[in-house]
Amino acid sequence: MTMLMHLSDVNEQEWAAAFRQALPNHKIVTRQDHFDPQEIKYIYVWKPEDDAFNGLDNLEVIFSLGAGVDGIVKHPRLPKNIPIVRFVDDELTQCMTDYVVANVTMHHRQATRYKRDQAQKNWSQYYPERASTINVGIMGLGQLGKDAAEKLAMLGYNVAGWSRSPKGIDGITEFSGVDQFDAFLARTDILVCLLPYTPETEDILCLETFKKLRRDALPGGPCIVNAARGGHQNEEEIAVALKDGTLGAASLDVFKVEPLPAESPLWALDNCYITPHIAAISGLDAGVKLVADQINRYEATGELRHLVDVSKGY
Ligand code: NDP
Ligand code: OXD
Repeated sequence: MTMLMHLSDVNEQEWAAAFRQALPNHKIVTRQDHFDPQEIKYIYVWKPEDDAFNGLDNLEVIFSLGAGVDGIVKHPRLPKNIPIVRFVDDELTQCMTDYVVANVTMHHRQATRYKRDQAQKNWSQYYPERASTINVGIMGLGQLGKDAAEKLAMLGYNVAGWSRSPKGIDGITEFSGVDQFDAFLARTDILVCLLPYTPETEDILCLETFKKLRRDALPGGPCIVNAARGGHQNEEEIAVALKDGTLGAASLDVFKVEPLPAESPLWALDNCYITPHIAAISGLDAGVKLVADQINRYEATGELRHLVDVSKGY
């Protein structure tokens, strides 16, 4: 059985070497190696190039290096009816929760206000309200959103989540579907995006959305945290909202174009907290173990876990 590594912007050779250790009875090839496309049964993918699936007529499973599979499901030459398995891992979830908690608490504790005061050498005491007065709204209550919601609730925040279908998570107020989106926004002070990027969620972080957020709880205005995909955000409108006060601050880990171009107005805004797509990473050890386990189980029983529903896009 042969597995092809197709990992753009990632050290493909390093992953291949680790897979050779974990799956000694399998042949692991990279794009630099000579191989017959017909022998490829598995492909391990991140940011697939246009020719990623060319000639792979005997492909049985597509494994995604990422938790997000938008780059795979929208691939113009994605082979039909081949199962896609995505990355789901406790360590990645924990990392994402760290990022979300850090940024939510930062906005609750008025980081921008104190940064501006410091620049002016201004000693002005303002005591942030307690966490239970702050309404956090998490868009997406999947693997990542659910954990972040539960941890924020443990810290005392008043947490709600919005997903396609209700989940019944203890201690979290739930909203679901398009019909309940406005009610969810109307009670939200800090809006966190952990949605998959699909046609329905494209540009969901836009002025129209921001104007519907609750305005009277956070002194500087409502805030957003996006650690999902740049495709979720209208960056021109975020810049406008950050300048005119519609938003108090934004934490953005992902961008429409990465790296974020130097011309982006977001770089210069002191209430925009930019990180270079580092909220959570699929670690090599965990990734190799997860895929090796999946392959061993699949070959023994035919079972695959964490399958993507291509019709939904995640
Ligand atoms: P999941 O698939 O587990 O969860 C997705 C959630 O979004 C589900 O609750 C789903 O609802 C909800 N959802 C999907 N579409 C809609 C919609 N149209 N309206 C309302 N809710 C919707 O994904 P994960 O939690 O594992 O990951 C989320 C995203 O995080 C990934 O797709 C990826 O893009 C991003 N990510 C970013 C990283 C980074 O470093 N910045 C790292 C890892 C992931 P339902 O369950 O009801 O269908
Ligand atoms: C992912 C990511 O989707 O790192 O896993 O963005």
